[in-house]
Amino acid sequence: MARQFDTFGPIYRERIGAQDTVNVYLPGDSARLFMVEGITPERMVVRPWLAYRHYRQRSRGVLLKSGEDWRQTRLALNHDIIAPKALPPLLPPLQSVCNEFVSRLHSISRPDIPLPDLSNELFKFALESICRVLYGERMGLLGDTVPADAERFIQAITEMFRTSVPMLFIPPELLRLLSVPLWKKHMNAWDDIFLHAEKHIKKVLSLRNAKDCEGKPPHLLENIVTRGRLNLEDITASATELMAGAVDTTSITIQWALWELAGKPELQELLRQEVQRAWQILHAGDAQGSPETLSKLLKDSPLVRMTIKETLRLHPVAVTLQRYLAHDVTIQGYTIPSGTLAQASLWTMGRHPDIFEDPEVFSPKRWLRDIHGEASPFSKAGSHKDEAERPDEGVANWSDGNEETMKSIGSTSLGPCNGAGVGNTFLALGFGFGPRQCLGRRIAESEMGLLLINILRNFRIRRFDDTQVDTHFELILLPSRPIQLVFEPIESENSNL
Ligand code: 2DC
Repeated sequence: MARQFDTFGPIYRERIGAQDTVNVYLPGDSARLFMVEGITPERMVVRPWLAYRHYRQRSRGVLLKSGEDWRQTRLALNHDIIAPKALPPLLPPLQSVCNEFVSRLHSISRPDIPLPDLSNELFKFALESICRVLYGERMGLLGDTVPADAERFIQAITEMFRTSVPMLFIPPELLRLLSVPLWKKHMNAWDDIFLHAEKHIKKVLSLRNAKDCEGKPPHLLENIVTRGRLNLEDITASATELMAGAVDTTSITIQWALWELAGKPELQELLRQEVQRAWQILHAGDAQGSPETLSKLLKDSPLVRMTIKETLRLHPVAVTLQRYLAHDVTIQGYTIPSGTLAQASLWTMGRHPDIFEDPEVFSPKRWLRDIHGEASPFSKAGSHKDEAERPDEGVANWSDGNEETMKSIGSTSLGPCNGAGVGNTFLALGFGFGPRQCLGRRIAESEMGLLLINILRNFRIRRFDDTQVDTHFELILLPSRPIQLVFEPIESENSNL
C-alpha cells in the first residue's frame, strides 16, 4: 500500500473483487472520511467471521452487528465499558493482575538470559486482565500451571486471526463446500473461543442468580446485565468478542513497546523516573491502589501514555481503518460517492516522512505540546506545533455520534493538506475514531499503561539481540519473530515486591 501511495499520490482507487475502494493516508483526508461515516458507521466485514456465526447459528455481537441494531447494542455497552466514569473501578483489578505479573517476572527472569516465551507470558497477562474486569474472576494464569482450557483459548485466538487472512480473498462459503482444512481450522478456532467464553459467562451468571456473589467485587458483566438494556444472548455474544479481542491486541502492543524501550536505555530511564515519582502517591498501605490513586498514577505518567501512542504509530494493530461512506465527499479534489469503501492506511501514515519527522525514530516526546517554542515534533508540512498532549482525544465522543469532535475540528479548517488544523486526533488513530472506535480502548490503554508502569519500576529491560524485527500480517500486525528481552530486577527499597 505504501508503494501504491508513492506511485499514485495521497489518494488512489482500487478494485477489490467486485468492490471499489478508495485509499488515503493523510490525517486531513482521514478526518474527511470520518465526517461522512454516518451515525451507524460500518467497516469492511471479515467474511469468515460472519460465516461462522451463520453456520453455527450464533448471534453476532457488537463487533459484527450493523445498522440500528449495532447502534442500540453499542450505546448500551458504552455506559459500562468506555464511558469515562466506568474506568476508575476497573483500575484496582487491573493493578492486581500487574502485581501478579511482576511477581511472575521476578520468579522466571534470569540474569543475562532472555525471558522464555515473553509473548505467551503477555497473552496470559492480557487474558487474566480481561477476565478480572469482565467477570471479576481470578483465572490463576500467572502461576506455574496454566489451566489447559485457557491455554487452548489463547491458541484459538491466534489461530482465528491467522486463518482469516486467506479468506479475505476467497469466499469462505466456497472453502466450506470444498471442505478445505483452512475453513475447518477457522471453525474450530471460533468453537474453542465460544465454548471457553460461554463457560465463564454461564458460571458468572449462575452465581449471580444464586445470590452467591456477595462480597465479590463488581464486574462489567454484572453491570451490563443489571442495566437491563440487552438480552442475554446479545450480552454473551458481545462479551465473547470483547474477551477474544482483548488478548493478542494488547499483548502484542506491549511487546512492541518493551522492544522499543529496550533499545533506548536513556528514554527508559526517563520513563522510570517519571513512574517512580508518580508512584509515590501509592503508599505502603495502599499498594493495590484505590480507583482514585490509580487514576492519578496514570494521569501523572504522561510519558507512559505517549509511549503507548508512539508504539501504535509505528506498530498499529490494524493496518487500515475502513468505513463505507454514508454521504458523498470530496477528498483531494475527487468526489467519492456514498457507499464506497474508503480505507485510511495507519501503516503508511505512521511511517511517512511528510507527516512525522524522522518517522523511523521511536520518540514518545513528539506527542508533547511544543510549549517552549522548540522545533515542532512533527514534520513541518504537518504544522502541528501547538497541539497539546491530549490523552482523551477521540474518546470524548464515546457517547452518541462524533459531532463534538467534529465541531472542535471545524470542517472549514480541513485543508487538502496533511492534517493541518486537525490536531493530534487524526494522527493517533490506533483505536480508530468516532462511535465505532475500539470499545475496549479505555481498558486497553489503562491496562497497558499500568503494566508499563509496574514493569519499569521493577526491571531494567535489555534487548538480547539487536537484529531487526519485521512486521507480519496475520489479520492483525505482529512481530515477525519472537522478541527476546532480558529483565533485570532493580534493587529498590520502595519497590514493594
Ligand atoms: C485487517 O484487509 C485487514 O479491532 C483487512 O479487536 C481489513 C480489516 C478488517 C477488520 C479489521 C482488521 C482489518 C484488523 C483487526 C480489526 C478488524 C476489525 C476489528 C479487529 C481492527 C484491518 C480488532 C483487532 C478486534 C478483534 C476482535 C476479535 C474478537 C475478532
